[in-house]
Amino acid sequence: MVQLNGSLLELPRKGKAIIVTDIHGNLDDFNKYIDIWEDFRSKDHHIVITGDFMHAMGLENDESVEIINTAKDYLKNSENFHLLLGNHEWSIITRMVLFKGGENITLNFERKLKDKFGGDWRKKIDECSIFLEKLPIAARTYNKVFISHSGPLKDIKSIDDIIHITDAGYLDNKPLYELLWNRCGDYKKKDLDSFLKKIDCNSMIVGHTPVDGYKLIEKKLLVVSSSYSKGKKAYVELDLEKNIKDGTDLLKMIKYI
Ligand SMILES: [Mn+2]
Repeated sequence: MVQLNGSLLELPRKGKAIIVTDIHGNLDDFNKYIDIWEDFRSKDHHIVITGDFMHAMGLENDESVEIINTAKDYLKNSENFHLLLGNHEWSIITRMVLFKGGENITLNFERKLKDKFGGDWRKKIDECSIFLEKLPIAARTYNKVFISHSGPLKDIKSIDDIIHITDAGYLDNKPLYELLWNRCGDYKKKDLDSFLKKIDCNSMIVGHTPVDGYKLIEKKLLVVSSSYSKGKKAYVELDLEKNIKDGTDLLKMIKYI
């Protein structure tokens, strides 16, 4: 059975999970992944969206509001639909301003809300923030795959640190910041090895850094770009019943849209 343990979602050894990253307000791609998940038509098949489902990253059409509304419905009506927090959702909760390539992403999003809701736009941000604060930060599968927006964390004692990661709040929280913002170069191989050992996992899947479909780091950390990418758009059809000894076993489960 699926269990929510503090900020950690635990997936059972049954069925499959579609792992999707970095939608960034692209409703067409979001709908494609929903269709893939719904085509399975099984109560044992999950979809895990690993954060940054909101905020378009350029001047393209931002359909974050539609995505959030649809996601809210799925969360209400299905036990197999899972959303994790990314750094862009984190910025809504913490009211931090985000820039990308000199563009103010936060302001762009607020403009969108003003167009859509007029004087009610601040209320919509508050509602959005309350919703986002309920989301888990990471997922762990029974076959030892850790799924988060980014990572790994440098100092961790055990999985309990993930379960309680938001107990200290969202702002000025270094472990949470690392789990949502870390990129290649922010950690060393020994940090990755030690992190996975402490949380009893053999590999991890993240988004956050745009790659051409996927990139496997140190045979253990799989970076996936499902929509906002440097080329191909990939996702993982994770078999929850197979033994996964390291990231190379995940490569066979990568698919493209
Ligand atoms: Mn990100």
